[in-house]
Amino acid sequence: MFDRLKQAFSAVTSAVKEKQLSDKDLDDVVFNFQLALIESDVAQSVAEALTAEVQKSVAGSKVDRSADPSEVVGERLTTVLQAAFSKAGSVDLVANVREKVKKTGGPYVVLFLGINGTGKTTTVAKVASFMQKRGLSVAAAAGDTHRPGAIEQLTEHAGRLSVKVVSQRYGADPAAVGRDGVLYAKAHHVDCLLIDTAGRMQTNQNLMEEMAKIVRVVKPDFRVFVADALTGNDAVSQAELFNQHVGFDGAILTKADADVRGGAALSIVYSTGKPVIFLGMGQGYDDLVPFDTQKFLGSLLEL
Ligand SMILES: Nc1nc2c(ncn2[C@@H]2O[C@H](COP(=O)(O)OP(=O)(O)O)[C@@H](O)[C@H]2O)c(=O)[nH]1
Ligand SMILES: [Mg+2]
Repeated sequence: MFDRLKQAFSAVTSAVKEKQLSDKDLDDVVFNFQLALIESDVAQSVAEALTAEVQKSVAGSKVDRSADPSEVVGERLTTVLQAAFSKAGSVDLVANVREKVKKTGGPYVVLFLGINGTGKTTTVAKVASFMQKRGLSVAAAAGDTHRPGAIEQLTEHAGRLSVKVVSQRYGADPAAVGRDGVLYAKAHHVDCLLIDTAGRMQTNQNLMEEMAKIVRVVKPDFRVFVADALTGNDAVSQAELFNQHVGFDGAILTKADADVRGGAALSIVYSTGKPVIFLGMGQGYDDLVPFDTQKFLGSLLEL
């Protein structure tokens, strides 16, 4: 996983190390670095920002002849990425749920956002299982009232996990379904309510308005944006759009079990300032892994 992105970072540091840097060499190094980032699904704007950092540090290192330029570049990149990831912070959902339940009796409400096919419904089931394994009770609300079969799909997953699903008919207002879910969870002392939603296309203004309405009505404790890591750059523009129109508190990247280049995780954190909290690693309920920032950065930068 993330091998190509890792190569992009090590290529730039070793190129700087090996070459007597003429201006032409420098341009090549920088150009290749940017290309490698984009090939690894890093968003254009993020690739440009990182490239500018490399340029700055290489130019600076030429002044100080005693410094090893590759180390200077490596350190600079490490600092930039560490800063971006630490600004985004990290989230312990289970701890958040426990805290809210202790304070108010619960439920802690998590709203799932994202376009169709990214893995929202499957991820609702995985997060439910993750919570259950840590001793928390869970219910789900079938907020995708648009796509034929969506309610049944959630109900089937939930049935296997003995999770109650609150639902209405197709075409119902998803905000009302969410509200029903909260009422059910309160009445039955359920610790955590997970609200599934519809996707459609991210350019659909109605979808953004519908999601914003759910947020206004339900006031979720946590809005999670679900992105398909395989869609790379597209996942990043979706994240920016949802962040702008609805807002979210953290992201889950699904399908990270496939050949994923890592750029989506980097770009989402860098461009939205929100943390990645889990990686989806397969279709099973246990295929959900908390995102480990230090491990991710460590593998990219060989820390
Ligand atoms: N390989 C893999 N497939 C996944 C993962 N998450 C979801 N899927 C698959 O992606 C497809 C779409 O998932 P679904 O939950 O229906 O997406 P939704 O439209 O966003 O609700 C399904 O076939 C899932 O089994 C994952 O982490 N890895
Ligand atoms: Mg779905």
